[in-house]
Amino acid sequence: MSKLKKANILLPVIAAFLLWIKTYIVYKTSFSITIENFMQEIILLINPISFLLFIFGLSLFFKTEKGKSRYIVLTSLILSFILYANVAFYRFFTDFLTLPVLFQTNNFADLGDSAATEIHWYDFLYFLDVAIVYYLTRYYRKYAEFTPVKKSSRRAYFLISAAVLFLNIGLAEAERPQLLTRTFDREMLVKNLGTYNYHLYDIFLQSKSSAQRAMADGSQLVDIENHVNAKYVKPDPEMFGIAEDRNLIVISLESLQNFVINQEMNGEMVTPFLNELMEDSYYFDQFYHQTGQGKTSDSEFLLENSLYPLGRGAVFFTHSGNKLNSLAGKLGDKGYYTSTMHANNKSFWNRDIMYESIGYDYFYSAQDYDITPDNSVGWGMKDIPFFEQSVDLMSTMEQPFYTKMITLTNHHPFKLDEEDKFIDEYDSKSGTLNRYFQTVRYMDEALRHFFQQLKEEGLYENSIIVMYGDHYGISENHNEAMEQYLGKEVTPYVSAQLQQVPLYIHIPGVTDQGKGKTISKIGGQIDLKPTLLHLMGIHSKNDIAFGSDLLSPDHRDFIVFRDGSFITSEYVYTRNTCYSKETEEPVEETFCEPYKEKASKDLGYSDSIINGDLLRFYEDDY
Ligand code: GP9
Ligand code: MN
Repeated sequence: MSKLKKANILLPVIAAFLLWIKTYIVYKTSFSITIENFMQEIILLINPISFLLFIFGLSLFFKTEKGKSRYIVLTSLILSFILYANVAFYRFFTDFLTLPVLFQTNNFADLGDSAATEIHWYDFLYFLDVAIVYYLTRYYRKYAEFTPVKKSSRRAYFLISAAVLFLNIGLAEAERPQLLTRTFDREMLVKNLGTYNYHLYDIFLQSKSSAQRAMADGSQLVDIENHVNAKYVKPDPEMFGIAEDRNLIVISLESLQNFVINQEMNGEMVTPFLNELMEDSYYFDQFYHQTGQGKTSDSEFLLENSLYPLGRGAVFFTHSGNKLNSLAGKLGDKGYYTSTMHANNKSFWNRDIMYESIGYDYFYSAQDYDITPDNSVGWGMKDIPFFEQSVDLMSTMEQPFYTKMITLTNHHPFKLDEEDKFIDEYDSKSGTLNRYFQTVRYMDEALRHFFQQLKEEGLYENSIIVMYGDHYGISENHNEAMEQYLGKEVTPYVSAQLQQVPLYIHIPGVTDQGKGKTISKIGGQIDLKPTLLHLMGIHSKNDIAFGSDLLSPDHRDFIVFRDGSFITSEYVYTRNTCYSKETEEPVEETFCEPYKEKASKDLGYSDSIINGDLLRFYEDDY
């Protein structure tokens, strides 16, 4: 057999070609990337090429054939691994990886059950091309003739790869102006730049944010203060201080979305206790979570600081050393004993570190609970024993106290022991959604017990209990099943509305005995801190807060999601489309236009505070 010539250029091209085709297949089969027109499809198709040609092309600089082959196989393996990690991550989070998330290794260890359900035996197919490349390198070393690459061919090679890059960016820029300046939406980045270039860009962003802190100084605060001062609304004098000196118990309800509240599933109520409690509480039925990749921890961050979490990664990880001006800190200053209660590993979401910055007096974590195989399921301790043991702990706390409890059982993959199943599963094609109703029903039961125990321990009368859903539980991967349950199509408009989570403010002596009401103001987790401060009799005028008091008559109906989507009383802006709430149909973008700048200013200023650690320059002198 005569030896093949030019194998030098051929190998990297073949390796790039295989990975390119694979990447495109993965785009189409493993991610749900919305394609609106033919041009977007073309961009999607070509977007991996430039990077792959470049990275494999580096092999042309290798002096030995062995080194070159090794480099090609290793590169192919690493890139395939990155792609696969994105696939596994996407299955659960419907999102792409970012560098900070990747380094949350403490979490990955704990993800156990959840991760395992997202990894399948046939996933080895994602590495098929690596095997082919490996085989080829061996084959070529036997049969091909390696002549050193001429400088001119090398130059031509890289010129072509650069040309493809410019073509890609040019088309993307025409299709999506200001792509890189508005980076709220990772799908948009991946769709236009390709998954590999996206990761490079992510690395660039990460370095930028480290540099930002070093460069920041207090002068940036002036504009921010003006911006947030304009958002401040005066409290309702009737409500201000109504819970002063009482214990404040806040419960973060895992993955609880609003669509199950007061609803039936196959003839049975999903949340009987929470339905009853509506009559005895202020219940907000237009309240949204605003979390990003940091999920539960992002909701905690919103609650404590009235700042937005970050667009990439979990702020609990990336900025755990920041100076904060938290709800816990303010209650602490008022003489409260402050804590969080969560029967999980204390390092999950880097909580043990971040809680120091938030300023809780104590963190009741897994080590403070008696956790046994019997009282655990899925991620850990079941909610009923968690609440039971927590009330015991509470009765030993110095009063008044503020504690934030985080439930766990209603967490993906939504598993329960037989004895805890109070209703049947749903009957869609999504096991996740089917089980979700059952675990929500269990959590509801746990809450009923909890209220009962508070009463028995004499802790109820002198407390105020606030409960909110931390984030969605059912991702867009389950749209088909959701459509079956809701009986309507899950359009981007409906998806945005599904980000509603319940909020309950229950004040014994004030809202109980039927004196509660449903409040339909549009609000979000960003509003919790000012709302609670006012109820507890603490002024928030000089607070740097991006939310406002939900109980104030002046509260404005406007809420921004972490991805830049927003909700007003008339419109929903999501996926670059303006929807009318009345018709649930797209309308002229001009209707949403006036809010767009407000939304991006809000997110931008909040990001500057976090990235520059600006609160270190702020003196709160209320
Ligand atoms: C883990 C719990 C769940 O401690 O808060 O975290 P999540 O995955 O929902 O962010
Ligand atoms: Mn959660």
